[in-house]
Amino acid sequence: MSDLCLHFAPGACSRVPLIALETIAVPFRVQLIRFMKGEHKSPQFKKMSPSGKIPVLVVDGTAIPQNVAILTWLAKTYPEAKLLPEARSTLAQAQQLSALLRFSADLHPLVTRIRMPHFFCDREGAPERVTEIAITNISEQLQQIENDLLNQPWMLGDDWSVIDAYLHWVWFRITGAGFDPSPFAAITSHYARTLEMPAVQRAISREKDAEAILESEGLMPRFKG
Ligand SMILES: N[C@@H](CCC(=O)N[C@@H](CS)C(=O)NCC(=O)O)C(=O)O
Repeated sequence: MSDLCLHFAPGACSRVPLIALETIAVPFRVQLIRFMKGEHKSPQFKKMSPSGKIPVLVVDGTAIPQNVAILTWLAKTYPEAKLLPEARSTLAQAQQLSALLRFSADLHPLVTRIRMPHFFCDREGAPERVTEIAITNISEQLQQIENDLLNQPWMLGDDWSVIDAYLHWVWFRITGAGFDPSPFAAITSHYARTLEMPAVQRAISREKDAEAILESEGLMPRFKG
């Protein structure tokens, strides 16, 4: 059995692999990263994650940074957990990768701009404008997802996959920052269904424990939402 350790922070996109690991139900450890202390920018951390970002999954001492890499590794290593449907052809594999990358490369940067617009403009810039543009762009993306979810319960069809965990995190993050959920009834219902899943509840409970630690140390980040 592999030794697994997920480097994470409460509320961050590490929730997606956290849900994946809780779904697999394999023993794993977590390592809380304290953003407010800059732990993610330390030379030691950057040896694991050159971009200085979480999540990182350390597997028997070898680090895997980047959500898509972690999630595809977990899906292939623990196929019985059905994190992704079996991809029988290279074309099907490419499509799965593309669905995951849509979240990590297209949606996630918009989430970051909505929550932390000040990182994307200088002192003269207008963070409200960054947020506004990101909201317009993410709304277009979410409208397509909304239309899909009006016809099927989960992102890939009838069965839950880790891509649903990604949508859960995006929705949690943007609605937590004041994004208006009202035009997106199907996504709102999708989110409510994910909250009922025991693996999601266990992941959130781990985050709550980590939040308590950060609060006690005075290191809980205070962003919008
Ligand atoms: N492409 C990366 C992005 C990861 C990412 O942006 N993580 C955020 C937390 S949600 C982070 O560590 N931010 C710290 C920073 O950029 O300084 C992935 O998909 O894993």
